[in-house]
Amino acid sequence: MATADAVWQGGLVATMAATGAPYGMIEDGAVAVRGGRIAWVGSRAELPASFVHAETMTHDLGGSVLTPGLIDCHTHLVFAGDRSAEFEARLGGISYEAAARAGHGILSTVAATRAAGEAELLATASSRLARLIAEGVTTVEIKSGYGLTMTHELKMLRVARALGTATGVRVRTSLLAAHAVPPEYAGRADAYVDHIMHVILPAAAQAGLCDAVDAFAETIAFSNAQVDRVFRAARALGLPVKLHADQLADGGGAALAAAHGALSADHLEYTSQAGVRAMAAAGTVAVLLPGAYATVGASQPPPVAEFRTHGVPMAVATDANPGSSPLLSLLTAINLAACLFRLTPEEALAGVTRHAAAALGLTADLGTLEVGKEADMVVWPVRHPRELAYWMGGVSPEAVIIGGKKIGMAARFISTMT
Ligand code: DI6
Ligand code: FE
Repeated sequence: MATADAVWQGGLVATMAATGAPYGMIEDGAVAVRGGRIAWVGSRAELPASFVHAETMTHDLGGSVLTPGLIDCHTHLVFAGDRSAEFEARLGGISYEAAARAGHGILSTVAATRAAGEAELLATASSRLARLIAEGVTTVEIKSGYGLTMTHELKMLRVARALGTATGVRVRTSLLAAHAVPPEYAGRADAYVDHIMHVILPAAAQAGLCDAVDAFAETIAFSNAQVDRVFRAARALGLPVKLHADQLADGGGAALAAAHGALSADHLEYTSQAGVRAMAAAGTVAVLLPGAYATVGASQPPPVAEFRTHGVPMAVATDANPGSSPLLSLLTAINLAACLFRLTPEEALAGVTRHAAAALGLTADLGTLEVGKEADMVVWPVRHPRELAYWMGGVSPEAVIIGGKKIGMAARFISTMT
C-alpha cells in the first residue's frame, strides 16, 4: 500500500456521500490524500498505519469539520457595469420584467460588457471570485451571456477560463448566448438564434471555450421552440445543455430541459408536476437560486416537496449576476435555501457539494469525500455541518484545499507545515 502525501484527521468528516449517515458523517475521521486525490477515508482509529510515513504531512483538524470543497454551479461572474440604480427602481415598484422590457435589465449590462476590455473584466470578476473562494468555493461555473456577439461572448468565456488559471479554482464555462435578444436583432429573435447556431456556438466549441450550453427560456427572452433549436445545435457538437427555466412563469421549461437530457434546469419556481416528473425521469438536477428569488421579490417558491417525492436532486447556487441576484456568498445562498425554500441544512449542503457536482456533470471527480475523487476539501471552524446553513454570514474556512493543495490557511495549519 502506498504512502499518503497528507493526512487530515481529528475532526468530524462530513463526506456528503450518500452512505445513509447524515451528511455522510464520520466522527473523529481521517482523510488520506495521495497525488491530489483521496486515497482513504474513514474513522481515524482505522487508518492503516502503512499510509503514514516520515514524509506524510499530518494535519490535526482540532475538532473542526471537514467537508468537500463547495461548488457554485450557476454564476454570471463576468460582467461590467452596475445595476444598483435598477435595484433601487425595482424596490420603488417597477417589476424585473418591466425593467427588462424598458431596456434596463440585461441589455444595460450587455452594453457595459461589450465596452469593457478583457483586462477590466478579469480584474472585476477576480475580486468577485475571491469572495466566493473566501467562503470555501473550489469549483465555480461561469456563464457568458452579456456579450451576445461572437467576439464578445468569446471574450467573456476567455476571461472565465483565465480566472481558473489565475486562482487555481476549477472553472466550468457555459455559453449563454441565448440570454437576451441583442439590440441589433430587436424583433428578429429567430435570426439571432440562427446566428447563435451557425456562428457563435461553433466558434466557442471550436476554441474549446465552453463546457456546456445554457439558455434563458422566458417570455422576456427565448421561446421553447428557439431554445430547442439552440439545444439541438449544442448536442450535435457533443455539448451538454442546461436551462434557465420557469423562473417567472410556467413555460414548460423543465420538461424541455429534460427532453434534451439536460444536466440541470435552474430557478424552477413555477415548474409543474409534469415538469418535475420529466426531470426525475431524465436525471436532470434542479438548481435552486434563492438569491434571485429574494431579489426579484418572488412569492412562489420552487416545488421542493415534489422534487423530494420524485427523487430529483436539488443543487443550490448563487446565480451571482448584476441584475436578479447580486449575491457573492454561497453560504448565504444555502441559508436562504433553508429559510425561504425549507431545505434541511443537510439538503442545503448537499446542494453545494454532491448535487452541484452532478449539475456540472462532475460526479466522478468532485462533490463528496470518497476514495478516488479529487482532494477538494474545506476545514470549517464549526462543531457540526448544519451550522454552515444556520449562520447568516460570518463563517470563514480555516483551510481550503484544491487537488490536495492548500490555497487558504489559518495560522494553526501554517504552523504544522514543514
Ligand atoms: N436569469 C437570471 O437570474 C439572470 N439571467 C437569467 O437568465 C438575470 C441576469 C440579469 O438580470 O442581468
Ligand atoms: Fe442565471
